Amino acid sequence: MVDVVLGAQWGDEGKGKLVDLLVSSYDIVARCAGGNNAGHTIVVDGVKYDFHMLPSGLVNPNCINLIGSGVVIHVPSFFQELKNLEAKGLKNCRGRLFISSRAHLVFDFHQRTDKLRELELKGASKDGKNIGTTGKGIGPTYSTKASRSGLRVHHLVNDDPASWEYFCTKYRRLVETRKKRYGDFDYNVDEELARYAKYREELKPFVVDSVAFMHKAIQEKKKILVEGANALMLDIDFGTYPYVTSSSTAIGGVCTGLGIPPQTIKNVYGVVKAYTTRVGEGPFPTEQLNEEGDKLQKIGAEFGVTTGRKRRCGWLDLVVLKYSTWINGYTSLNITKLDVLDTFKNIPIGVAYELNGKKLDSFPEDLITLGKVNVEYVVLPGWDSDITKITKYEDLPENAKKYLKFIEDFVGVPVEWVGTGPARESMLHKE
Ligand code: 2SA
Ligand code: GDP
Ligand code: MG
Repeated sequence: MVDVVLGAQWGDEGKGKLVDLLVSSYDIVARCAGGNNAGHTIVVDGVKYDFHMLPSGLVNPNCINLIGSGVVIHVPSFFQELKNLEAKGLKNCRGRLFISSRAHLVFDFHQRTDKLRELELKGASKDGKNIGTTGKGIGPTYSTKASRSGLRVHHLVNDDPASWEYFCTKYRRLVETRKKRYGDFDYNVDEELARYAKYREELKPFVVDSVAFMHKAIQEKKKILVEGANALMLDIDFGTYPYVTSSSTAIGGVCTGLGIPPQTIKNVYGVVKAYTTRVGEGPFPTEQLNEEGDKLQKIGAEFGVTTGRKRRCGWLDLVVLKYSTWINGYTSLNITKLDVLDTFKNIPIGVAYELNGKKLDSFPEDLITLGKVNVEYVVLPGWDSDITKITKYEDLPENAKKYLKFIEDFVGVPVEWVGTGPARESMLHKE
């Protein structure tokens, strides 16, 4: 039985926190897409843990964790993140962390070319708009994957000497082609290959055939939770293309990134921030480039977990949430950071996009069109009180409940959890 946690907006909705909360009833937590561009913050007993590539299930000492084949892995960052978590006190991580042999590898040259491409875009486009990537090599790695020139984990760890030879030849060729494209950037291939010769041995104990792993887990009726990274509006197909990441962050990515049949999926938890944020460039119709936006950013402490960038802020957008629900089929909505709205007297919610006097039926695929829409808002009264100490859903102020009910009715999906603070216990369950 597989349940899934997915981001319903542009990321950073608080997926990590929900995973942490749910994880005590699961045997396995699996990641299916993205890489160390993702950033999930979890606060347990006052200790803050940052996860990027590793599944947040590591916080629970009884949980097995899998990095699926849809994830892209930068091996040095994998070990660094593991060390950081161990240094913070996470126990016996090594015996319960596995990575798929089919996952593609991110190399330093992917990260270099990610940054070079951003500079190129900034310089070349009329409006100076790059994508605003995290610089972690995500786009270049999924590009080499799609162009069938990438290297995967099994290429690195296969004991057959012919495999290492293949790895080295392919690696050199990849660097050469990148240099043809981006010019002769400084890069020591021999040093890199020597480094990877060591990683081969270090990585081996973590590597599994994830298809067999997942199949066995499903057969044994293990409870599996899939932790989505990034979010629907950053999906390569359904997001605000080209201002997206390069993986399938929607529900489809769960099957393709783990090799599991769709009928094994039961609950799909949509994580929704009570307002909206976006980090990086790209359209954001309900963005508030004003004092209200600054206030959301400050109170919500909206900074990127991976890059430290300030996140852009705006009101909740139900056009986005409905579109996101059509694709991902959420079985429940989990509204986080409601406490951030505590001091707002009035709270606007985006409910429709209109263009030339006509309401649009869905979220526009074309960014020129999207740039011209007017957002229609409904303004709900705020609750003007501190909800951070509340321990039961029923005790929320009436206006807070009305805000949640409005979302629920509009989208047609029940609200299940409500976040009232960053800590594990600051999450109210609606019966
Ligand atoms: P990339 O690096 O190629 O995946 O960037 C492409 C776009 O995807 C966005 N993106 C993200 N958006 C929100 N959160 C992300 N993770 C970090 C976090 C981000 C950070 O949790 O805070 O630290 O800045 C994430 N990762 C990728 C990115 O901003 C581009 O718009
Ligand atoms: P993720 O990428 O979806 O896992 O989310 P991030 O960890 O990038 O960003 C969410 C941030 O909000 C983190 O710093 C969390 O600690 C914090 N957070 C999560 N839920 C709540 C909540 O209900 N209230 C407040 N104030 N903070 C929250
Ligand atoms: Mg995040």
